[in-house]
Amino acid sequence: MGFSTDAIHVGQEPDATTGAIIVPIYQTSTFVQEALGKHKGYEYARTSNPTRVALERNLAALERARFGFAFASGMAAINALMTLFKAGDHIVAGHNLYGGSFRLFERVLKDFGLAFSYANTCRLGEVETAFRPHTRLLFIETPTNPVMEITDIAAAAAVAHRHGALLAVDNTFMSPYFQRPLELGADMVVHSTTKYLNGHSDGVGGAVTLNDAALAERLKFLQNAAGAILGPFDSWLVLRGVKTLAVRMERHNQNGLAVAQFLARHPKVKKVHYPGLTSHPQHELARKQMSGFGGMIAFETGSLENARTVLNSVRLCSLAESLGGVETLISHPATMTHASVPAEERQRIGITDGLVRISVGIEDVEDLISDLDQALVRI
Ligand code: P1T
Repeated sequence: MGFSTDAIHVGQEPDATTGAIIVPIYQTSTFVQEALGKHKGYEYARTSNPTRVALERNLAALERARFGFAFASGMAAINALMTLFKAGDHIVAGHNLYGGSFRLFERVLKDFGLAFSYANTCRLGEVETAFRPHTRLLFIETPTNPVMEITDIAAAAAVAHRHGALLAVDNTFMSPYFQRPLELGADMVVHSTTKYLNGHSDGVGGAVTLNDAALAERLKFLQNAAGAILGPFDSWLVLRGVKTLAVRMERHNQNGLAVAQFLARHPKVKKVHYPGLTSHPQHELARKQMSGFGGMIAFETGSLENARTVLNSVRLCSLAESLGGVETLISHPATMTHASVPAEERQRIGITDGLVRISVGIEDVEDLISDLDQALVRI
């Protein structure tokens, strides 16, 4: 079936006992057994819950994956994925990641014996040289948060596989509507469902989707053993959000392009990072592996003072962390989402003090543009 049909129907057959068209919120911790060892497939809600299973089936279908697992947050999903590896294993990660991923790797997982190296994964030569004999995983975001760099997923998968490693892609910025890394050769896809998948800024969650049965079995074991599961109500919210993913993403994309074009023409804006602009250095690659460009934009105002002026002057756009909701959010990566990345490293990857990030929502785009314009002219 098509993407929108799957989004609305997979995992969401009418309820067997009542006919309810919407999957019920199974707000329960346990399931009563008829006799010892005789049950209906559910024993304890950390291990498995029907509302979460519905979501997991749905998200797997959207990523064209065989298996899906839902976690308490995007970070919980990434952490679970990393526990597939063990002390002594080496991981190559993209040099520009969500600050929280970098923080997890550097300040938590390193202490458990995982080794991390960072490479500009847009340059596959740099990726090649980062590999070591014990490299087990290449972990990338594409586009990256927040500077919107694009990595060639198929080529990155080929490099990882040549070295006997896996490729995991954080697909949060694109959602499976615009990009499906597994179809391009990646082994695992991770999401913060907090963002586009849920889409309404009212829940925190995460997911991993994959095709390999042995890896999936291990991940399911880890999900239960470590227990960072998505609760039934949050699972239900994401299920509801996903039904409109296709139409929301089309509008995010339309508004994103219009706002990016407005910013690119604006005399107070020095640079715009948006893969849908022909000026983006990887525009052609973006066109090849994504079917849209989404609603995430970063732009350079030139200084912290200028960024502050814009962020403090917007009225319709909300100054807040996060992204992917129906409402437009604006933020300052250097002091907010990427504050845990050392200043020197931030400078190197282009997260300057003057960089502002926008998650363009689905409001009327003229209203967004006039809000940004009245804020920019104050610079
Ligand atoms: O917030 P959480 O659901 O735990 O997801 C973490 C995460 C993972 N991957 C990417 C690409 C992300 O952007 C995030 C979270 N990002 C923000 C909160 C933000 O404002 O960028």
